[in-house]
Amino acid sequence: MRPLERWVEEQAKLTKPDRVYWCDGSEEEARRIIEIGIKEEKICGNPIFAPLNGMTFPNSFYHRSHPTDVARIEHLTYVCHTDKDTAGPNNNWMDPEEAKAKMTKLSDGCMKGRTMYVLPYMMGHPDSPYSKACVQLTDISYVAISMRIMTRMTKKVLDKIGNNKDFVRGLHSVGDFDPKKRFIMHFPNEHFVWSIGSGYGGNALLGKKCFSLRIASYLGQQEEWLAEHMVIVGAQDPSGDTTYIAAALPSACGKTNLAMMESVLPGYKIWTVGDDIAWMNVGPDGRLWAINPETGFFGVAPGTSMKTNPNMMKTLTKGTFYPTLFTNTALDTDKNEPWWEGSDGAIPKKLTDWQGNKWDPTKGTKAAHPNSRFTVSAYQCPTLSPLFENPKGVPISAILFGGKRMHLNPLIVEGTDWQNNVFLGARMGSETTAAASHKEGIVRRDPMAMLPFCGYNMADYFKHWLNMGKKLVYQPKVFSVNWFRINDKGKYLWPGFGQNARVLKWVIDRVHNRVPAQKTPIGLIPYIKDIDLKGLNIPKEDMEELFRIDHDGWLKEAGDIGDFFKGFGGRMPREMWDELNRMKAEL
Ligand code: SAT
Ligand code: MN
Repeated sequence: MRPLERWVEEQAKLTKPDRVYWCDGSEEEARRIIEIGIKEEKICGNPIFAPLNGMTFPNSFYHRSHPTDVARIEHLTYVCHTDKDTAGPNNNWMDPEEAKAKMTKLSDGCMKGRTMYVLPYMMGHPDSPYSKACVQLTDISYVAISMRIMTRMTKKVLDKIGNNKDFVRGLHSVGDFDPKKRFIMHFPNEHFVWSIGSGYGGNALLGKKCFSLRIASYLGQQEEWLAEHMVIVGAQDPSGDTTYIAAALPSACGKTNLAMMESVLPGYKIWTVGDDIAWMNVGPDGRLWAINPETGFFGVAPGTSMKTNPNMMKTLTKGTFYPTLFTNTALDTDKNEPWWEGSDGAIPKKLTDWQGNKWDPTKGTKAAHPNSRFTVSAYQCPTLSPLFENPKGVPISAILFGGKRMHLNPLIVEGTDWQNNVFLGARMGSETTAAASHKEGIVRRDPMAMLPFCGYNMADYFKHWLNMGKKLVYQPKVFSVNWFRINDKGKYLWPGFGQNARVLKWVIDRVHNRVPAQKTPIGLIPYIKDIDLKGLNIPKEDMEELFRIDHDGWLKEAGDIGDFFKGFGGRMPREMWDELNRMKAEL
């Protein structure tokens, strides 16, 4: 028996499913699994899938999760390195043996009465030198179908793995959804993720955050590449040239909107390569090459509309043989269509809320869960980049680090050199969102939007970023962005969405050295005249406010950044302290 088969057999012995089913990733199989989700499997008495209106949302299905299972659970997510310091203060840590003992106990018989689906999948194109062959086990159709949308699921992966022992492994069970028995455990040295008690995307689709970020970031450190929480886009300018940009933003801060933005500037077009994860390697030519290891979008539904993201609305309603899933949105009861706050048009007369109750507009509750999501194939996206399937990926000329900050951070700031670039990412903070189960709207440090996803000590991660700069013959330019600054009346100063093309244009102009920039203590900022504001009615004072450097506010921020750095003790690279001290001195 080959190592993979032996491993599957051992897991079945522990979890005791009624059946073991090896998926081949075919269309016919997906249909069959959806049927099972409609007719047989249940959560709290609800079917796993309910078909939606096929005229308006072809091949689409509604899924209602367990009511406690709606977001990532950072406090139950552990990175089990052999020693605590490798995990760092940015991760919960448990000794690997202790973690396995705990999970073995929780997993004993956890799949009884259910089917174990064996999912062979690739992260990245099978022909890519940067892709990885993986296998996940799960006991719920929702995860099997989601993985088929989000990854390249194919039987060929089994041949790729062959007799190899160190394929990427994931063991997932929803258990009985008991939040007290919910854990997401990572074993980076074994390329293994073990997750129980949750069916939610980031906790259960183990190829996504668990492998492609937490474990891959650690692999990247050892193998000299980067696994990042980034969008990848191609920005085509009127000359026909395309500049590839990667952008890190925390969860639920508009990455998906940025990834398929409809530019307001004539002659500019955005091509979508990815909306969540970038694997970036130094190519033989000394440039930074990025691939999106995924093939789908797991995006936040509320706020998505023809106004904010027309290309996503087209993606969601295109209808191909790939199914589309809507999880914890509301339902337009009469039309049998998914609905969420911020949808186009009037609020339907009759709505069923995300928990299955008749929605009462007078109660002030949300009909859709704020973290309700769609899962949809990237192949349905009208702006999908022609290089999406390029095994080498795309060459990155600019990297953006963003956050959600109502105050302080200017619309855009450019780093001055590689060390300063890394500091630009390291100093990021962002307001928390509904994507994880904690209080919303609190500023926390979130370097490179990787705080919840960096699978090892973040001090070592900063060092790794510094080293990567030395390996690059052609370094991308690096910027920090913030679309979310407000005025003293609480109104957003910048319109965002398609208007962000104006900011990207400046990025492209800087990449090609077409415009100068002005030096400030926090980095380089644009001359306002170099930002194309044609057709946008924005008061001059607002533009000035968007770039105002609040010295007192930044000194306080420097204190917070310093406190965060101190948490890493002597492991924090000297260069980051030098950058912070220089910024303070200049302020
Ligand atoms: O659930 S995910 O972690 O994949 C989405 C997100 O929080 O970014
Ligand atoms: Mn994300």
